[in-house]
Amino acid sequence: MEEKLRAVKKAVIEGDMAAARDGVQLALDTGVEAEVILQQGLIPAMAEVGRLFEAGEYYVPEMLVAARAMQSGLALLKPFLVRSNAKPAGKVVIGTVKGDLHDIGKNLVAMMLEGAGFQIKDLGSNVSPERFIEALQEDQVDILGLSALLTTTMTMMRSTITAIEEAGLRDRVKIIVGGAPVTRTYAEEIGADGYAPDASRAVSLAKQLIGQGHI
Ligand code: B1M
Repeated sequence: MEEKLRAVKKAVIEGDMAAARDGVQLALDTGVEAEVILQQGLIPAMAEVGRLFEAGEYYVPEMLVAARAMQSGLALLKPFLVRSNAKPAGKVVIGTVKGDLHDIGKNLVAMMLEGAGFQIKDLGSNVSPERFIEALQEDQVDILGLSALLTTTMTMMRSTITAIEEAGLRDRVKIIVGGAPVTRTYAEEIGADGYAPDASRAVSLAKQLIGQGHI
């Protein structure tokens, strides 16, 4: 199993989309669980890509092809990650905040929430406060999820929450935040209802906030 996971990780780090897809498929075919492929293959690969970028060995194009390779592997895992018998849990609107193009973590959170029975409206990345407000006005939404991966864009979470308050919608929705630079302290400071460090904890948080579980 370890050899297969190593192959998946290597393919993503090298940005080899076909090898990433084939590696994930082979791991699935030989009985490796989707969650294991994700946690021990794909996610560590992105962490290594980040390290290489920081070390000046990788540049944006390398990060981009690695992200594409990761996404092609993730697409194969999706049916397994969202497979669920859970009864409808509530409605979630999710997006990465304005100025931020990172969407892999947000996609994972959306997938896991879907697997837990939540109905998802994914607004994508680089989402303006106005667009989030529009989505809250269109539907009865239980939870709004904001993701940010950059220290420069996490401040947009505060602007988004302030805009929601000013639109008179703050009491109608629970807001959860996450993404690599975000912390629990920051979440409290900006008036979010909760913070989750990863996708599975985002699910327990969301359930807890709508009264269907415990953290
Ligand atoms: Co960018 N990038 N990037 N990048 N990139 C990081 C984030 C960085 C840490 C790399 C580094 O320096 N080590 C760094 C940020 C530094 C900082 O601000 N502190 C960085 C930078 C600097 C940049 C640019 C500015 C580079 C440049 O242009 N000079 C640029 C910015 C573009 C922009 O957004 N405006 C940029 C661009 C890109 C690409 C477009 C090339 C690509 C993104 C492609 C895409 O997403 N479609 C990219 C990538 C791939 C990365 C790294 C390598 C990987 C991110 C990732 O997908 N991780 C990243 C390095 C790293 O993270 N170590 C990096 C895997 C993913 C599963 O994890 O997203 O953390 P993550 O999500 C987790 C949790 O955070 C949490 O759950 C997820 C699953 O467990 N979570 C939530 C996330 N959202 C949540 C929401 C929740 C709850 C939990 O509730 C709603």
